Amino acid sequence: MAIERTLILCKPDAVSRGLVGEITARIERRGYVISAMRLMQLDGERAREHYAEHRGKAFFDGLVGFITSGPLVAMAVEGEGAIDGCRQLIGATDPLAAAPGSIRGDLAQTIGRNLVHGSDGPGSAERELKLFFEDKDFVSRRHDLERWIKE
Ligand code: 3AN
Repeated sequence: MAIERTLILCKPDAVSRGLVGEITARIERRGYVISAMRLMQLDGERAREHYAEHRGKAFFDGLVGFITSGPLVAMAVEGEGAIDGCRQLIGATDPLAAAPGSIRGDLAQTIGRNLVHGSDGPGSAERELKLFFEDKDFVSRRHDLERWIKE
């Protein structure tokens, strides 16, 4: 296992429901650290790029419309095995299948308003992080992370 960096989005439903703090707290309590963070409004072009793997699917236009419908919070999250760890914290795509205790299992009802995005692998994490952050946006949290991993 290695220190990984993943992209987490608190989607517009999370921002509008005031759940950014709750979601961020769950990520931090697990011991993952935030190394970049921004509140922003996503434009259609970047949204289509972010969800490129879903292009052509019936829900694609709705997905792009929703993710651009209001502000979102983008975060770079780091930790040992953070990509799968965050997916576990977030829970299954459909909130009805998401385990209680996960973000979606506790806080969401439908697949179209499932609050959070988390990269699903090292390749997508790298690609997606580049859509939201530049190199200069990251701060080093190595020291903070070592406390969680070594103590
Ligand atoms: P996840 O976000 O769990 O990685 P993906 O990547 O399969 O799930 O899907 C991306 C997003 O597309 C989901 N978060 C959800 O908002 C939306 N989505 C996926 N499948 C459906 C579906 N069958 N109907 C409506 N929206 C969907």
